[in-house]
Amino acid sequence: MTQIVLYDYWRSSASYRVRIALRTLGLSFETVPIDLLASRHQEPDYLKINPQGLVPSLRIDGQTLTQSLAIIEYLAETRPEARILPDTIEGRQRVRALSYAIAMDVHPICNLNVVSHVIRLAGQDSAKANWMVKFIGSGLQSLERMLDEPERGRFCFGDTPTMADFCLVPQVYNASRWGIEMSAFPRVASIADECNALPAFKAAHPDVAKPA
Ligand SMILES: N[C@@H](CCC(=O)N[C@@H](CS)C(=O)NCC(=O)O)C(=O)O
Repeated sequence: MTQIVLYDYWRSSASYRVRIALRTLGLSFETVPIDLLASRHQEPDYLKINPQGLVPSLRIDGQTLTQSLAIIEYLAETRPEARILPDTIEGRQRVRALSYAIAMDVHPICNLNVVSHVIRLAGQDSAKANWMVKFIGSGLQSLERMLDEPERGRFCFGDTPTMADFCLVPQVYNASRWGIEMSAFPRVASIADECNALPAFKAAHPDVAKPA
């Protein structure tokens, strides 16, 4: 089998999601670091791999895949044994709803290019922390309400981690970077603690993924 290659930035939430999925599946992979702070993602060679100029991208099964959730769903469909998505259609809808609430409603507005533009418009660096705390905080509040459901077990859906947990943990990591107090979101915090105790999540952590 050809080597799996992840184009990764250690602090990227979207890359972190895919690292968790690969580790959960026990797939070994090579990492190509794409340093966002050095604008490596905008270089012509990388734009050929990911025309959006975003990380992650994944080389697997003879193809190059982009968009973290589409990558995770590809892994779920091609390697169903890990149960990254539930067996029932209702369960899959629920896991997707939780995942999208994070990946589509919170993450994009806190992305590097968006926040850099906010700072330019506001004309002051302090706008960045204000923006992050506001939008990550309100996103976590919505997620906390969404998790008040009987399907919730130790994880977002039942007692094994799914794609929703792969989205939740990087978002909580980001929240802690911005000093957001997690005691306001006890369901989210308890799921993050359960996940972070697992070897696959530990191996995917930014501190481990950070290039030496
Ligand atoms: N929807 C995309 C989002 C990818 C994304 O926004 N990646 C960020 C890092 S977390 C990025 O590459 N940002 C570069 C930039 O904003 O210029 C996915 O899930 O893969």
